[in-house]
Amino acid sequence: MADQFSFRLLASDGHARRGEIAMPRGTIRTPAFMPVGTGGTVKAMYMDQVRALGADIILGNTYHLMLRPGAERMARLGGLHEFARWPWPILTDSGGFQVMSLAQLRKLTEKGVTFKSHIDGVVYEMTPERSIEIQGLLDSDIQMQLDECVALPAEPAEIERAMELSLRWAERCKSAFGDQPGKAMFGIVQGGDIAGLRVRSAEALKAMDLKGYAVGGLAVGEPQAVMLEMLEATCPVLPSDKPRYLMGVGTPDDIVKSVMRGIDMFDCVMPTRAGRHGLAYTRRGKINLKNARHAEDPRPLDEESDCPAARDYSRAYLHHLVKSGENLAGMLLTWNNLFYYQDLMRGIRDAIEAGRMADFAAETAERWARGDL
Ligand code: PRF
Repeated sequence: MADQFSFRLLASDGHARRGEIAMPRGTIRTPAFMPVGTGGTVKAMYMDQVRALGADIILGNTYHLMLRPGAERMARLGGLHEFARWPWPILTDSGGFQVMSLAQLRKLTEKGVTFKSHIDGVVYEMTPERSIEIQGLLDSDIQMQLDECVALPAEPAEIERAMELSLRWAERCKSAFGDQPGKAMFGIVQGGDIAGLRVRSAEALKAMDLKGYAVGGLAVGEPQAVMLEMLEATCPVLPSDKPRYLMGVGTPDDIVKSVMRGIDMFDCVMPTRAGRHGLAYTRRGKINLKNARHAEDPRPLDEESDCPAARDYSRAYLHHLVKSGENLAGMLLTWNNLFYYQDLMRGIRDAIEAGRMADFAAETAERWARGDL
């Protein structure tokens, strides 16, 4: 196993890249989808199952874990990998984004952000240094800088202020992280929907010579076309020999189109959250199992799938489980959805290697559009 963090490009097709991140806890095949394990669990899934689906890495959240069970307690318990029984790589988000979307009474200054826990109202201070300290206590393999993500639409001056603050916080996170050969700290490009700001942010981060770069501040209210435009402005500025991670994205269609613009890593709650809300992702598009039209449908979600959840249970049964509020509904649909996402990533990686990414994108989109009814 690799004793140092490294990224290797294996093939490319247009702007799409097939690569490999090697690190002590395992190798990540890219383009990669990271299932979201916010509070030390990929909701409704066993870790063995997540692994068997082909996930090389999962995501954890600094914000949730610092509140409960607490970072110092986690360290005493041997770190997040041991605690959650996931011995492979873990990437942790830094907390800034979750503070902004979940915490109450936030106050942002140059130093950091103070906020009240959404769980019990206790006041915390999060600084770039504390975020990196917590991610270290969790023993996270890929740590994210603390940043400020602005929801769109927003005023240009506000977007620029948050982007500049995020750059200063990137410097502080880099210093706090120091030199840890087996791990990585990624910077996060901000700049909202303004291409010029995105370019400035990416150039400044590139100059810091970080081990990887994320694109943040997208999928926050803007149309997909704007997100793709921002990727077209940003990716060419980022160094080609470092991984690129698009945070919190997205739908299968977002992922395919972002890969074609040079993105290597993704995370999103969509497959897990949608699964717990009765929604199934399949090769032939989305199926809402709440809908009464499935009540007597004996067909499985996808009879050709290699996933038991997709192949072995009737839509009528899944509809019944969803309507009855049974835990098994969320378990089967999450399993189906994460299988679908990992299968999509496998398809993408194979297509890039074969030099047929554009054809693959057209074929998958055609199948989603055709549906199955
Ligand atoms: N910053 C951080 N985490 C994030 C985002 C961001 O901008 C997003 C935006 N899509 C999701 N998760 N730190």
